[in-house]
Amino acid sequence: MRTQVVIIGGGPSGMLLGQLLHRHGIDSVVLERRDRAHVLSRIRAGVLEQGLVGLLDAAGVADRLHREGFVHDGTNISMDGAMFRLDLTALAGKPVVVYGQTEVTRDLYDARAAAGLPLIDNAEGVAIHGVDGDRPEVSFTRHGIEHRISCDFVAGCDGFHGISRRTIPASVRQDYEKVYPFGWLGILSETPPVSHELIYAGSDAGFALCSMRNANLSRYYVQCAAMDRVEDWTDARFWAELRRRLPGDVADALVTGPSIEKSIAPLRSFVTEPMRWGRLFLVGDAAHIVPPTGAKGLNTAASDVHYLWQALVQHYCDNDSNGLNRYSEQALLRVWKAERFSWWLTTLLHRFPDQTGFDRRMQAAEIAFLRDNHAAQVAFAQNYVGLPY
Ligand code: RFL
Ligand code: PHB
Repeated sequence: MRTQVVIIGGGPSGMLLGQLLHRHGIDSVVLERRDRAHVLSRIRAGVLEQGLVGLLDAAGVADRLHREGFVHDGTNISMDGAMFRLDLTALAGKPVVVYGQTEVTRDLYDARAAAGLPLIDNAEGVAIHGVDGDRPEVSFTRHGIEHRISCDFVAGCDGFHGISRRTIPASVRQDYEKVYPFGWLGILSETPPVSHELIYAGSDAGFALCSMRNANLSRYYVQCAAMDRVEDWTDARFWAELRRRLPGDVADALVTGPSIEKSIAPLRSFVTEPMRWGRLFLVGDAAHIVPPTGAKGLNTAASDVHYLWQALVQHYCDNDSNGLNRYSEQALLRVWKAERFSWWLTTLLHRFPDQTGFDRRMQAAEIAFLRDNHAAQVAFAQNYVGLPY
C-alpha cells in the first residue's frame, strides 16, 4: 500500500489534518490503535478557540458546531468566594465556542467515512521506518496480519503515550517537563449548568471549574490529590467539595444529580523539541501537553495542524518545502506561549501542598490585579481566546 501522508492516531489532530489534506487533494491513511467507539467515549476538551473553529470550517465539518455550539462572550474567575467576569469579546475582540471535543471528533469521523477515506482502526504495533531517509514506511498488525505502507511523510498525531515521539532518537530530542502535585477529578452530569458561562474558582480547599456540554449536561471538575482514585470519590463527596469551592450564591444554585462519567486526569506541562525529525512531524499531544486550566490542549494541537497542513499544501501544490522546514520552529513559538498561559493560570488558581502564607497572598494579589487592571484583563483575554496563528 502507498499513500502521500500516513497519519498515526485518529484523535482530533489526526482526523482534522486528514480532512484538510483531502480538501487539497492530498491522500492520507489514518492508523488508529483503538476503535471508533472507544475514541468517541473519551470525554475531554470543551472550549474551542476561533482558530480551531476556522479550521473545522475549512475542513467542511463545522455545520453541527455552528448549530449546537455555545458562543461564550465571557468567562468568570472567583477566588475565595468573590467572583468577577472577564468580557472576552470586549477585551480581545473574539468569543470562544463551547462544543465538546467528543463531538468535534465524531463530526470528523463522520466526514471521513462519508468521503470514503481510509481509516484503519485496531492497528497494533505501529512502527515508523526510514523517516530520516527518503522512503519512509509505517508497519502495523491488524487481526494478526502484518501490513506495511510506504509514504512521503508521517504525521505523528498519536497523543502523549504514542510511539511517534519515541521514534525520534533521544540524542536528537530535548524534553521539558513539569508535573504538578495534584490532578483534576471531572464528572459529567445530566443537570442544567450552574452558570451560562464557565467559572474558574480558586479557594482554600483547592481549585474547581464549572463547565458544560449543553443545556442539560454539565461538566464539573475539582482539584484532587495526585494519588486519588475515582473510587475514593462518591458523587456526594464530589458535590460537597465543589460547593465548598464556589461563591455562596453559585453553590446555592447548583443542581446536583448522579454522575454519568467520572475520571481523574493528572496535570502536566510537557514539550519536546524539535517537532520534526526528517520526514516525521509531531502534532498535538504527541509533542506537548498542558494542564487543562485555560483550555489550551486541543487548541494548540489545532495550531500545529494548521502549520503542517499549510506546509504540506505548499510542498505538494507549489513545490516549495519552506513551510515544512519551518514547521517545528513556527509551531513551537506558539506552543510555548500556550504552555506559559496554562502554567500561569494553573499556578494562580490551585492549592499547592507546600504553599506558604506568602504564596497564598501572592495569588490573592495577582487575582486582585487581574480584577482591577484593564491591561492585565486584555492580556488574559487575548491568551484565552487564542493567540493568532
Ligand atoms: P489524542 O486525543 O490523545 O489522540 C491521539 C490518538 O492516537 C491514538 N494512538 C495511537 N494510534 C496508533 N498507534 C499508536 N501507537 C497510538 N497511540 C495512540 C489514540 O488512541 C488516540 O485516538 O491527541 P490529539 O489528537 O493530539 O488531541 C489532543 C487533545 O485530545 C488534548 O490536547 C485535549 O483533550 C486537552 N484538553 C483540553 N484542550 C482544550 O483545548 N480545551 C479544553 O477545554 C480541554 N480540556 C483537556 C481538557 C484534556 C483533559 N484530559 C483528560 C487530559 C480536559 C481534560 C480533563
Ligand atoms: C471542559 O469543559 O471540559 C473544560 C473547559 C475549560 C477548561 C478545561 C476543560 O479550562
